[in-house]
Amino acid sequence: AGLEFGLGAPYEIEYHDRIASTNERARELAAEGADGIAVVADEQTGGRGRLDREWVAPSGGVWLSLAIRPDVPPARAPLFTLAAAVATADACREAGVDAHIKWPNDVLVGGLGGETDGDADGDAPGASGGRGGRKVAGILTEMEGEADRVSWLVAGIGVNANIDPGALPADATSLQEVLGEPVDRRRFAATLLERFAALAGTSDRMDRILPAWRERASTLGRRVRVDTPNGPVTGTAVDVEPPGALVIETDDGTRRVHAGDCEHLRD
Ligand code: BTX
Repeated sequence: AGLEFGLGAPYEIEYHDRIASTNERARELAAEGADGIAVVADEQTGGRGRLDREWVAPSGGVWLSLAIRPDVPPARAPLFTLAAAVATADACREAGVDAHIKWPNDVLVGGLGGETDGDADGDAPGASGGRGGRKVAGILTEMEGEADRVSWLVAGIGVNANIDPGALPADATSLQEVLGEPVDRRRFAATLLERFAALAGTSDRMDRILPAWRERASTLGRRVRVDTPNGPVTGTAVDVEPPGALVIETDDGTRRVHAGDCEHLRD
């Protein structure tokens, strides 16, 4: 399928034409002690999103799960999810697609570029309710931790690379659809892994990930509604704080949310 690569990439690669879920495989490898291996597949038959949701993953995608054993406390793990989103957005941009990040980890195309804020004109056809941006990639991080340090962490990244939009959910798009031609997936994956390594593999990573994330995010400064496990929080997203909490100014004061589904509202 032409996805095999390895040369020049900072991580070892295990490639599959077809697999149930690269995250499952990477978890196995991580539990066995692997540190710095990326499981990559052309097609997944049982791809997973967050909260046990299904991730549609036909042939033509970049379905990639990176197993690492970073020496950090479990509370810092969300930073690696943000780093994966930054690396994914950068790889999209390098491929010529103007991607941005919606908190915490969706990579979207179109709709919410700075100038079109609050304006439905920038929305791609099919964008839900004019709220802008269609999902081109998603990230699912899983980890196992001891009290004071992460034992292993798997960053699962799903990118709709060369996929017919008809095979995707209505609010999704693919790089191929946006560009009008297929992307070089091998190069895309290599760029993504290089960017992730440059950001998350260094000793000063904790200081670098959040600023990089802020630069690429379209959520900050916008009105949002986040459905958290404790109910919805609506207001203006003003910042992201370590290790990845969204700070929201609501009518009742400042709230910090750590997990949930975020919707960008019209201003
Ligand atoms: P999420 O829970 O944020 O998003 C899942 C939701 O996104 C689904 O409920 C559906 O509405 C929508 N969706 C499903 N498939 C797609 C798609 N291909 N493109 C856009 N939207 C979609 C996001 O979860 C985390 C996804 C991680 C996927 C990677 S692929 C490599 C690795 N292996 C694996 O099984 N999962 C990860």
